Amino acid sequence: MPHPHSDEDIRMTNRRDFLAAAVATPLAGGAESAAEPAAPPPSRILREALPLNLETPLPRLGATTATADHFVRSHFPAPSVDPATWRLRVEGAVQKPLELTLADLAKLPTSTRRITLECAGNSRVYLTPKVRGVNWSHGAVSTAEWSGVALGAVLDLAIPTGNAVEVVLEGADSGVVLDEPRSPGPISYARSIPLAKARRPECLLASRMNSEPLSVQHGAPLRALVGGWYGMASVKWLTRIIVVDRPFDGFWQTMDYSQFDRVAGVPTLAPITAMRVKSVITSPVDGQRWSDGVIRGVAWAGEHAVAHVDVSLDGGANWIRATLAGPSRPLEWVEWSASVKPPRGAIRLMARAVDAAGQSQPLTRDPDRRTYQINHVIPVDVVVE
Ligand SMILES: Nc1nc2c(c(=O)[nH]1)N[C@H]1C(S)=C(S)[C@@H](COP(=O)(O)O)O[C@H]1N2
Ligand SMILES: [Mo]
Repeated sequence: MPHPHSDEDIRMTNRRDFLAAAVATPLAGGAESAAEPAAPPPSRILREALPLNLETPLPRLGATTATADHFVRSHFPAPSVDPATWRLRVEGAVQKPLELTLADLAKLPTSTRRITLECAGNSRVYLTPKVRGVNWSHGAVSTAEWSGVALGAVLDLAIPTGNAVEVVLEGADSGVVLDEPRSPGPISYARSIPLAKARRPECLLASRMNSEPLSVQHGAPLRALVGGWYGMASVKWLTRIIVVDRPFDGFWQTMDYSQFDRVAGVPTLAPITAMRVKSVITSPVDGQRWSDGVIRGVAWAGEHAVAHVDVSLDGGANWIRATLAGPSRPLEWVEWSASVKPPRGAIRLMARAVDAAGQSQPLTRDPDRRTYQINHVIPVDVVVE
């Protein structure tokens, strides 16, 4: 069976990626009609062109995010991968090391899952004082339908040995990290997850997104999807799976994407894992004149469902229960709304979600989380006429 990506597809997608990035800047408006007459106009906010970092605008948070609206987070320029010569190697603590082609993977059963990905640095612009790193507003989060084979099915073919504890996922992209602490020369993007998580059904090796072949910016021809975890674990441009018999200490889970855990009060660095419960108010927006009394937003809680969302009109003194748009499920966000009768004048709106495990969004920032996992309540100030 021919693979959906020809070389031409990859080049085309690269060109589209470039144009999407270009038209996302206000100065370059007007280019979209010439490039892609049928596609909806690109809406994303350009945070960085090389490597490509694009943010989903607030009004597009909710429901399934169209691929043209889905945020993009890349640490290095997208690698050029030829699907014809591409291989996925599975090695390390396994009985049968493997080298799989896309045709080999296509023979395995596939499934489709709706998964919310949030970058661990989402909402970073709201940290005070200002910190280093991409200054995302609330839009480094999106929800897509991802299709592919279960990571567990591929591990079953390779047969991890009895002492295996983690699975390292490595991408084809690499480069030098220039911020301090610098990397020791070029390093590839790699991240590990526990073997038990890797065998769960929400861990996919995805080749399709929203019923279309994966685009280059989202990791073509194959990426990992680690449902319920912050986006850093969902390695794009996947080329190698290494089963390991001791915890992996790579750059992207020690220097980067780590938090301080306390062991008897002593801070110790630990990799960031599952997404924490969070809600975002999508309407009204900060600084807006507001009249209809309807507050809307989205909420998600990683491996848990959202139990409920409360809103406050008085800076957190009193809370009113919001209505979820449908049943909340683990791994994906849920839309919510509340109709309230606000007093006139300047008021401070807040939303706070609680997950099915009883965890509540904090009201203040925990510095042990460094510059990641920003899920404390961030108020929205509006004027009611
Ligand atoms: N190979 C590779 N995979 C990667 C990254 C990367 O830079 N290189 N970025 C990670 C991060 S930090 C996030 S948040 C998600 C974003 O996925 P998306 O670009 O499809 O939205 O990809 C993850 N996978
Ligand atoms: Mo991320």
